[in-house]
Amino acid sequence: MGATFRGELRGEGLRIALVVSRFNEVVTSRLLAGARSALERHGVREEDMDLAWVPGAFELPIAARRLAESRRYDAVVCLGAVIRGETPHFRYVAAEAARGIAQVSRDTGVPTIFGVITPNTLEQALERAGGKVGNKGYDAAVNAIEMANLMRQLRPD
Ligand code: INI
Repeated sequence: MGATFRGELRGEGLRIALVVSRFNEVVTSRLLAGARSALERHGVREEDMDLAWVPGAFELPIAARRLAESRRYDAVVCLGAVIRGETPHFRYVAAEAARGIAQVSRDTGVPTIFGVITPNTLEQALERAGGKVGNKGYDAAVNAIEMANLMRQLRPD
């Protein structure tokens, strides 16, 4: 067998951008708190975390792209909460956020993490934002650290 690559969960020296949706802010502020605590716990310095707020999850990709293209960050973490409710609007917002974020990641080569939750209710959203189902913002930030370190290892040169 040849080489095995695995991104370490060490954040020392990494620069991370966070993009957070204001829509459902009661949820997204908790996702953000989880993400910041994960970054801090893994050694990312406070001054190496930048934060951009966007109106809703639909706007996450455009801001993430600008940040990724700046080449100032090792990873970008996108956080949002699209709650299904009773409107078909949900489907469009969630799908475009997912597609857009994936596109930024692939186009720029800067790991751009999908930390958008898509629960059925506000109650379920809160469970995933520091409640009984953990904190998806925390998980997204850990994934960003892993991917940032993996991408360093997989550099073409
Ligand atoms: N944005 C969200 O982040 N979550 C939602 O649940 C949501 N819903 O349901 O409408 C939502 N809509 C706003 C959208 O993201 C855009 O900000 C808006 O359409 C302007 O482009």
